[in-house]
Amino acid sequence: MSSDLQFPEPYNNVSRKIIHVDMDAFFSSVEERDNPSLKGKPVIIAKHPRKTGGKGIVATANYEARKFGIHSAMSAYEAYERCPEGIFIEGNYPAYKEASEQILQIMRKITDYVEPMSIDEAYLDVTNNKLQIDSATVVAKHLQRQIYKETRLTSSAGVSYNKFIAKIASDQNKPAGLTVIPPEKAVDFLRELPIEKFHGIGPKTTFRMHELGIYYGEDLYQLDQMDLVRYFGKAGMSYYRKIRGIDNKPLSLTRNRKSVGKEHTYFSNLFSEDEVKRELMRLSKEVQAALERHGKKGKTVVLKVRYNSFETITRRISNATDFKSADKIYQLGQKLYDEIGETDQGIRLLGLTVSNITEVENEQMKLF
Ligand code: TTP
Ligand code: MG
Repeated sequence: MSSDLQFPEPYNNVSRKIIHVDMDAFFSSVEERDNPSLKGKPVIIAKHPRKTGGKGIVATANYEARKFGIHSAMSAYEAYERCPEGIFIEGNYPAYKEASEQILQIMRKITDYVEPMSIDEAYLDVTNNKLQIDSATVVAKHLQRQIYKETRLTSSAGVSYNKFIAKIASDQNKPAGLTVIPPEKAVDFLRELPIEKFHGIGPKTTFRMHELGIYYGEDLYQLDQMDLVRYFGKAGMSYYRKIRGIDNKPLSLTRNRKSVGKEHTYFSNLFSEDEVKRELMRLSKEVQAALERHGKKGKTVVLKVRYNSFETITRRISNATDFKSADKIYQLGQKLYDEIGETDQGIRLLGLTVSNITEVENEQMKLF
């Protein structure tokens, strides 16, 4: 049996217009903007290794410094060895955050469909936009110009019909680049790309792919679904779709939410403690996964129970400290459930929500 019979060709939504914007050498560009004497010099955003006994890590480096092979996450000491005349600057996180907020505001003048991914990048879905401009390329140019006008910072943009391709595209012509990949060019574009350029293929997977003789998109394209699943498990399915330019994932507009929750309505009511326990565990895992996707942790769990009579109860409990594990969410949810007490009514809906959520700091942000 051919694998095509087992897995129908997935649907490809090519009707959207997505822009991915990523600021150029972001932290150091803000520093150069605010201190013009830095222009043309190699700038490294890290504490000088002399001040830290060689311990610091490079947050980013400007393009001059990159000529010496200096890059994000390199030890500041190595950066110093590569370029002793480099100018080391301690980060000024509030200034970067302010520029980031300003850029998001500019984006929101174009569309409310903005998904910030990190301090210096975001997706926009401009299929319909407030400018009433049909061409996403024209919208992207307008956006880049506007960002520059209001912040004096340059950005690079990728335009395509999905997030996956727009993201890769924005990285193609840095700095101040604009790369447009229309649907009919997508597969050729992806086939020519070295696999480490694919978003979602990190150093570990790259290594494994190289071992298997997969260096370019083309090599990935030649593998059928069965092979990909055999080599890479569930991720293999996603590689199969991505190399064919398929990524229908919508933008996630929930980043600034104050809570993340999941609920299920049951076809047949739940009666036993065991069923409830199983469902609470499942919900906890789903909620935790969503929190992780958004880089959040929380302090409060809210349980929602709807009985067969439609009577609905919500109960909440807060932990002394932030938690970020499914076990903890489950434990608190189960506690709330036990406190409600028994009922002989069936349960038609259960929900768990984590509120009081805050961002999980990433390692480098702690530097500031
Ligand atoms: P990036 O967009 O990855 O890098 P960049 O904007 O400096 O350069 P490029 O032109 O290649 O996009 O990250 C954005 C900012 O996030 C970067 O300026 C500093 C910070 N950052 C860290 O602090 N640590 C890191 O490891 C990375 C990758 C980024
Ligand atoms: Mg950037």
